[in-house]
Amino acid sequence: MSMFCYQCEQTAKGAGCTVLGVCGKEPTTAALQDLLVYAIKDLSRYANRARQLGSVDKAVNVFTVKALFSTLTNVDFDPARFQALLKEAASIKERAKSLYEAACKRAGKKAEQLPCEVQWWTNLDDLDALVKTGALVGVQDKINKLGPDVAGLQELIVYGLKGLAAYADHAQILGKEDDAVYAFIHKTLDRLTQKPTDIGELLQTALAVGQINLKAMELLDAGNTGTYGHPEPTQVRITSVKGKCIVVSGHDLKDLEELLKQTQGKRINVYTHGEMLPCNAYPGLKKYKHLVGNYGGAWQDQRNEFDAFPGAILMTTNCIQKPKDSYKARIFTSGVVGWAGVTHISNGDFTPVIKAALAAPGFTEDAPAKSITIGFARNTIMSVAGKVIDAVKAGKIRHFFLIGGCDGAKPGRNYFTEFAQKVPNDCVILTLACGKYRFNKLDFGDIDGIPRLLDCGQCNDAYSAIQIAVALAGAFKCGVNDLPLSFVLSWYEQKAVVILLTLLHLGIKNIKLGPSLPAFVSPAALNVLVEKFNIAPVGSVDEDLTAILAAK
Ligand code: SF4
Ligand code: SF3
Repeated sequence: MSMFCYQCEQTAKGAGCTVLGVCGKEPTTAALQDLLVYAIKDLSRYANRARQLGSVDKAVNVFTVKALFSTLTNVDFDPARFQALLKEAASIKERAKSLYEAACKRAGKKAEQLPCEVQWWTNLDDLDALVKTGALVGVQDKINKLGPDVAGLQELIVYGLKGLAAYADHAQILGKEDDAVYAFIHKTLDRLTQKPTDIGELLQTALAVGQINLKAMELLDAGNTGTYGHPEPTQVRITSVKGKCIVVSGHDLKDLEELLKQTQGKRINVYTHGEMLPCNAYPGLKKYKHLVGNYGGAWQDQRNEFDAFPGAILMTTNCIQKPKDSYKARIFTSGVVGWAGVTHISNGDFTPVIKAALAAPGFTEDAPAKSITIGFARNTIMSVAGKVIDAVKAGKIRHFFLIGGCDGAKPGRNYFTEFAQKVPNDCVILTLACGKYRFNKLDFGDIDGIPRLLDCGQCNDAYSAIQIAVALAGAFKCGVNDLPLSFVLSWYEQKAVVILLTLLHLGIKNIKLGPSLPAFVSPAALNVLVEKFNIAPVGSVDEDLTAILAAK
């Protein structure tokens, strides 16, 4: 069985995974994901029409973002979970349809008939049949029908929506929602089921995804800081401590909090991993003394790191890789993450994780203490804004580089390490997301007490970095593009795609993007982006750095 997926940066040969995902996604799961996206588009037609008549349903909204998030790269690889999601999609579709029909009745309107080309809701109990149906709605088919320009831009929009859904889901879990976000997702997916349009309209829609994403990220920021306080500069231990242990990876602060509560007094040390590192800087999380530090690096190192970890592992959303047999029995998933054969915690009760930690040997001794400093989110930086501005005015800080985004396994990603290392000593590096592991353990020193490396947090905290840029522009009374600030971004999955769309929506120009450009953006679409935003692929570090510093 074949497949086609080109939604992430590591897609095979820079063109598309056709036999097996480089991420480990099997063709069966790929077909089920394609079918689920098709199903979400179908139910969005009803949700959109119902909303236009004033009827909104929370279950429809929440399901839409959870289901979309499930199809993001490195989130859910379990066919059984997708079958369950498709079953739920069928009942949610009926719910949205009834909502729409009832709203029509109230408004004295005739409900539109919305036929569906592929009857995705039949054979829901037959996994093989669902996989066959999924093969009818694949992306390759769309490229064949619409051509690479239109199909690629439609996919750009869908991938942007997946990233947006991830942020909306994280925010919703922390009690922050805005119907404008759900409304946009339903309206846009509905639009994608209709007659395809030209490159211009599609690009405009893609930028609109970026615009609404700013709202979703703002909600998430409010959820995180409202629940756990503002991150504050914090020294985080990055070496192990003697004792039983659990490592938590992914992005979900609430899962970590629950686990910390449930492990309190049990003599188990909890470590963050990957994108959970910034959790150590939140007052509401760092107050737990058994949150002892961070273990390991970015997501693509997990197979070796989890193998070597002598305790239990909790993988919240995202990125999971195929677990090795050596730790398959002691890794657990939560949220929308899934891997066939791995125990999933769906009710917030982490007893199985705790049992596995107690059964494992734990660290037998303390490793030599070593730490890094994190916690430079917007609140902290704004509080020293005056000092930063003075340093710029006095010529002590020449330039800011935002070097951030996703990490990944490709050798070309060394560009970002080399770039950070070559940034001149009178420049400051802002960073966020897991790409920072390429350089966050290096010593960059400081400029008059201002650290030269400022870690703003997770990819989920891109809102914070944007607010810092906007505040600097306000202080210097100029636009963000006129600041001595350059964006050097690494991307991997669809959260990075939507953040990029947000930056473009904000009019940010001259972004350097790497390690390679998205396969789904066709040359024609890329030309428009280059013309409008002067976005460019990363090149040689020396040339890029010289060109950036000469231009500002
Ligand atoms: Fe390939 Fe990326 Fe799709 Fe996985 S998510 S199948 S690696 S393009
Ligand atoms: Fe990383 Fe997956 Fe994107 Fe959150 S953990 S940035 S890749």
